[in-house]
Amino acid sequence: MNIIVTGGAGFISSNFIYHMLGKYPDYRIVCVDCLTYAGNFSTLAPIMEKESPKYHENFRFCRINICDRAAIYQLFEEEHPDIVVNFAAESHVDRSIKNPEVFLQTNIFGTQVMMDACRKYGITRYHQVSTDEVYGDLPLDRPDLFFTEETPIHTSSPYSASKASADLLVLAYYRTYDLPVTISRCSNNYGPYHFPEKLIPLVIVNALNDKPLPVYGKGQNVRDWLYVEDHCKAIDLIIHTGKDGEVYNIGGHNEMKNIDIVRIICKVIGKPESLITFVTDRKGHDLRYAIDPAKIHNELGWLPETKFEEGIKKTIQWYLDNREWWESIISGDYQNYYKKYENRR
Ligand code: NAD
Ligand code: TDX
Repeated sequence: MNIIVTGGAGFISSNFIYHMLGKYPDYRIVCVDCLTYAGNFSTLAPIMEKESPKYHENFRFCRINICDRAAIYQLFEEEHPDIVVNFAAESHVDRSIKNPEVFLQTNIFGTQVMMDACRKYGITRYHQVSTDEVYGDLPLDRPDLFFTEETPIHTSSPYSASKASADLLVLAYYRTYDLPVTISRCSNNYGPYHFPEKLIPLVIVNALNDKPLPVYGKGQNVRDWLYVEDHCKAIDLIIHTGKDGEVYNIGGHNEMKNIDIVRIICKVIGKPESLITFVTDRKGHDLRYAIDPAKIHNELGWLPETKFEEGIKKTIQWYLDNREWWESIISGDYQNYYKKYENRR
């Protein structure tokens, strides 16, 4: 099996690559990533270093932008992939509010390029990694409501609008061209290699540095948190056993208010809650996300395995053990890593 995984130097996709190489050592995994600010080559470098215990000979890294049609087609001619899993995206809501354009480029046009390549060269599965944010939000006072796969698309931010547009395009390619597609819509992930601009890693890193912990508005917004490894396992299941043309919601039934998350992190790390700083709210801030994962459970047998109390401790421990990884992001050095690596080889 030869799998192209896009966005592999980012958070979820790098975890997915480690998961797949560990579970299927005979698979070839080809990572496509153009290394935006969110891509960190040091995350993947150990897989390519012969002296590293994580070295894997069936892995290839290609620095390519998924919007670069010629380069993507060239790669398909070289690799003849069986499966494509498209994680590559601009993923941060706050950045989409400041500058939507690149979100439309990568998240919509990039998806089209990847699917066109799949049509042209033939694949057995194109999987689109999407988000619960395509459903918009739920009210805070209706805990009985959840997003199902039938919930109408109703987006709030330029980020979620771009992801929803891509989802519609994916379903159009299924209906029009019979492209064998699947889509997963997952809730908020947390775990190792999470870029410290998102709530959980930002709060961990700031707390470790005794810096203020910014909470938007009153911290009452609710997110449904899932440990990243559980998301990776769900995608693994979908690409192997999912049904063409289907959408699968993925979530941990683990709803928490932002302020409670921040308090838990302070407690586990042993820092005072006085670091918490309430700041101006996000524009159009979604109130509550809550996924109903019944379909993927009933049809494919997936269940989240990691309890939040366990997952958050593992995550904090990872940030304690891997200071170099996030300190190089804060200093900006991580962006030179690929250059150094290229020169060394
Ligand atoms: P991330 O921002 O950590 O990583 C994105 C990766 O994509 C980076 O390595 C970046 O360099 C790469 N990339 C960006 N534009 C590219 C382009 N044009 N060509 C090639 N590579 C490009 O993202 P993440 O949080 O790991 O999210 C991955 C996917 O999962 C996204 O599609 C996102 O919408 C979806 N998702 C994320 C979450 C979450 O909680 N983080 C939840 C549900 C769904
Ligand atoms: O400094 C902060 N303070 C704060 O209160 C940040 C960065 C966030 N927040 C709030 C906003 C949200 O209610 O915390 C919550 C989580 O924010 P993010 O970590 O930015 O995630 P969110 O906006 O929920 O989106 C995430 O989950 C769905 C991912 O970034 C998306 O890519 C994914 O699709």
